Amino acid sequence: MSSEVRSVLYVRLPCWKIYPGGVIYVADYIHKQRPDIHQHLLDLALVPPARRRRVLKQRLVEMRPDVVAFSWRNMQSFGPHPEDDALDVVMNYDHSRSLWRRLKAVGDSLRIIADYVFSRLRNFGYMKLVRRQLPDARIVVGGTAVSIFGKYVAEKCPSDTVVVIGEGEDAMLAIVDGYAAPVGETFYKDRSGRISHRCRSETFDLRRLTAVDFAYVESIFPDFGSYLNGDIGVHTKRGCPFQCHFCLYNKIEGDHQRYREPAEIAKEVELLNKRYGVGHIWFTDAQFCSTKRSTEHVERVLDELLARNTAVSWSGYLRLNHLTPGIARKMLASGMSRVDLSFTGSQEMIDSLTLGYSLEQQMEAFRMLKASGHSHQQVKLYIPLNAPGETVATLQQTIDRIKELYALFGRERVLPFIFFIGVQPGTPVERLLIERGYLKPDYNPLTLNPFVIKKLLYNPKPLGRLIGRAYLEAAAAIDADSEYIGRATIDIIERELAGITA
Ligand code: B12
Ligand code: SF4
Repeated sequence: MSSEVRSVLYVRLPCWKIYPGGVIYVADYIHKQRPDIHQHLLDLALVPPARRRRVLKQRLVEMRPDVVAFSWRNMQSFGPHPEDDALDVVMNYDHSRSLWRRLKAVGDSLRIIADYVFSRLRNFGYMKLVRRQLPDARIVVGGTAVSIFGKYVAEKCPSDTVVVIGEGEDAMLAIVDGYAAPVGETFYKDRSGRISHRCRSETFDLRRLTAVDFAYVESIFPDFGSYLNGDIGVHTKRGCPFQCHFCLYNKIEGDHQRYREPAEIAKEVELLNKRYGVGHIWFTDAQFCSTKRSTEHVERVLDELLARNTAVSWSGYLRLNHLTPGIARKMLASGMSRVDLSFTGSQEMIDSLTLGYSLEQQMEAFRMLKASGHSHQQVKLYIPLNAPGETVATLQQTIDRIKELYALFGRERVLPFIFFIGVQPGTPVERLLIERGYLKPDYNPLTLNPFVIKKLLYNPKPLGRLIGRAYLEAAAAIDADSEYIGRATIDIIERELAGITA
C-alpha cells in the first residue's frame, strides 16, 4: 500500500440494529484532521443477510479504497438477562420441570450457537473478500468486540491488517498517515503473517472530539437517517476508575476518566434534535456519572443542554453516589427518561463485588431523586443476582430494598432487571471462579462448547435452581403487557425464600 491514503471504506459488521456511534466518531475525526480523504460508511447491520457479500463486493469494486476499516461491536453477545434469548434457553435447560421444554432448549441452544459460529466466520469472510478483491489495500479492524478479543482477531484476520484495541480516533489517524508512526494499542499482522503488538503510550485528548459534523456524516453514510427514530449514542467521557468484579469496561476504556467539552456535547445533541428530529439520546459512557469529578462534569453537560432548550430525553448507565438535589433537578429537567443502575440491596454483596459505594448513600440518592421531582421515569435495577457470595440472607435484603423502591417510586415504575453475571475475560470474577475450580484455568472465553458457554452465565446451585424456577414460573404466568418479568420473578423468589426460612 502506498503511504498516501486517499480513500477509506468503513464497514460496520452486522449486529442488531444499533446506531454505529463509535465508527462515526472515528470517521468524523479523520475528516476534521484530513479533509481531503474520501470516506464512505457501509453499515452491514442494515443490509439483509443474503445481500451483504454482494453489496460489500460492489462497494469495493466501485470505490477501490486504499483502506478498508471494519467496526466490530459484539462478538460474544449472550446476554445474561431476559432481553436476550440465551437466558431463557439456559433457564429451561437447567431448571425446567418439563422434559419437552428441556429438549426444546437443547434445540434452541444449537441454533444460537450455530448463529454465533456463523456470524464470526462470516465476519472473517468479509475481511478475506477484501484481501482477494484488493490485494494492496490495508485492512483495519476496530470496535468493542476487538478491544476484548484483539489477539484472537489478529490471529484469524488476513495479512496486512491492523487490529485497533480501544479508542480508534488517533490510531486511525496514524494509519491514514501511512502507519510509519503507529499510535494507540494495536496488533499488526504483516504481509508475512507475523503478528506484533504495540501498547498505547499516548493519551488521546477528548477535548479534540468536537461536536460531530452530521452533515458530513450524512454525506458518507446514506443510511444515517434510518437510525434517527431510535436512540442515538452520544459520548461524554471515556474511562472508569472502579473495578467492579464482573466488569471490563475499565479495560476497554482505561481506568482514567477523560472528558469531552460540555459545550461540544450539547451542541452535538442540539444538532441531532433540532436538525434531525432525534428524540432520544443514550449517553454511551461506561458510566454517565460515577466519580465526584464526573458528576461535576455531568452537571456542566446538563447546564449546557438546559441552556439550549433541547427537547430530547436521555438515559445512560448511572451511579448516584455524588448526587445532589441540584443535579437531580437538572437531570429531570433536561429529560432523563430512565434511571439505569447496578443494584443489590446488600452491603455485603456490594463489598464482595467491590462495587465501591454505600447502600445507604444509594438509597438516600433515590429519596433525593424523588424529592427533586421524579414522576413517571422508570428505575431499572441491574441486579447481579446470585453472584459469588450471595446467600438467602443477602437475597432477602435485596428484595426488601426493592420493595422500599416500589413504595418510593410506585411498583409499576421499578424494573428489577434479572441480570446474572456474565463471566468476562480478565475480570476479577473470572480469576475467582478459576481459583475455585468453577472454570478451568485454560478455558477459552470464545468457546463453542455449550456447557462452558452456559457456565459463563453464572447462576450456580443451590440458589440458582430457586431463582431459575422462579424465573420460569414468572415467564409462564405473566402477561408481558401488564407485568414486568423481573417484578414477577422477585415476588416468586420471595415466596420461595419464605418457605426456606419458615
Ligand atoms: C452503551 C452500551 C450499550 C447500550 C447502547 C446504547 C446505544 N443506543 O448506543 C445498550 C445498553 C443498549 C447496549 C446493549 C447491548 N450491548 Co452494549 N455496551 C455499551 C458500552 C457501555 C459502550 C458502547 C459504546 O457505544 N461506546 C461509545 C463509542 C463511541 O465507542 P465504541 O463503539 O467502542 O467505538 C470506539 C472504539 O471501539 C473504536 N472503534 C469502533 N469502531 C471502530 C472501527 C475502526 C476501524 C477503528 C480503528 C476503531 C473503531 O473507536 C471508537 C471511538 O474511539 C459497551 C462497553 C464499553 N465500555 O465499551 C457495551 C458493549 C459494547 N455491549 C456489549 C453487548 C454484548 C451488548 C448486548 C449484545 C448485550 C445483550 N446481549 O443484550 C446488547 C445489544 C446491543 C445491540 N443492539 O447490538 C459488549 C460487546 C462485546 C462482546 N462481549 O462481544 C460490550 C463491550 C460490553 C461487554 N459486555 O463487555 N450496550
Ligand atoms: S460496573 Fe460501572 S462502575 Fe463498575 S467498573 Fe464497570 S463501568 Fe465502572
